[in-house]
Amino acid sequence: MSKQLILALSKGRILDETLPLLAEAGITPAEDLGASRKLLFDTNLPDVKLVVIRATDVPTYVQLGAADVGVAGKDVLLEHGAEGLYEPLDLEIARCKLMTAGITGAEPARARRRVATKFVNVAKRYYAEQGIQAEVIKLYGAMELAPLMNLADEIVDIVDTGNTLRANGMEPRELIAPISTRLVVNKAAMTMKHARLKPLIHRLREAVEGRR
Ligand code: PRT
Ligand code: MG
Repeated sequence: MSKQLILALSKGRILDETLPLLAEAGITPAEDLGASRKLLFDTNLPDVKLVVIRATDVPTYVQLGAADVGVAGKDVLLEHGAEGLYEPLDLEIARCKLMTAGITGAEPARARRRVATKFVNVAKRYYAEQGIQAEVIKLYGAMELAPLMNLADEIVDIVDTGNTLRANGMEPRELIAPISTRLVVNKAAMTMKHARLKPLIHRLREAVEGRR
């Protein structure tokens, strides 16, 4: 295992909130991440590199050791399973909630509830725990459309302000899990690169605590 550290960052909204935290921990990209089509970046530190990838791919990179460290939403980690990953730190950014939602005022009609979501594993687990029979339908986006189009009775999705739901005639129902962004670490790297990782995690923790 090389002594280089690879950090896998989720692109999109999490990235914008991750970079200031990394900067406080002493890591800055060597070039503007947004201005380039590159995916692998050098940093101010010769032994640290960044990859910027789809949020849903971050747990896979870290689990398989292609990256030592990752930054990903708890929603993504719950859906992935995140086996073989340590989760040493809550970065307390990109907070939201995983919830069920449905058309405002509508009662779930069918005995076997139809649920549309991109969080298929989370949804199956949740409804099973509740003792509710559910047929879970995988969608890749625009979950809010599914109940309006009679594709589903309910959705499982991320809710922040609730504005997206309201704009589509829907209401949040049950909270499945509060969500924030987490630091994850490959288990082998945590042992083999402990001397390098410990101060990084420590500085990130100080940055997070300094914001409370
Ligand atoms: O776009 P792509 O499919 O690649 O991925 P993505 O859409 O999941 O990425 P992105 O950049 O949107 O970031 C998603 C991550 O940010 C999630 O994994 C969460 O951990 C976190 N996060 C925090 C959110 C939100 N807040 C959020 N509000 N992710 C999505 N939303 C969306 C939600 O899906 C819904 O459409 O915002 C809408 C709800 O917001 P309100 O305020 O209208 O309730
Ligand atoms: Mg998006």
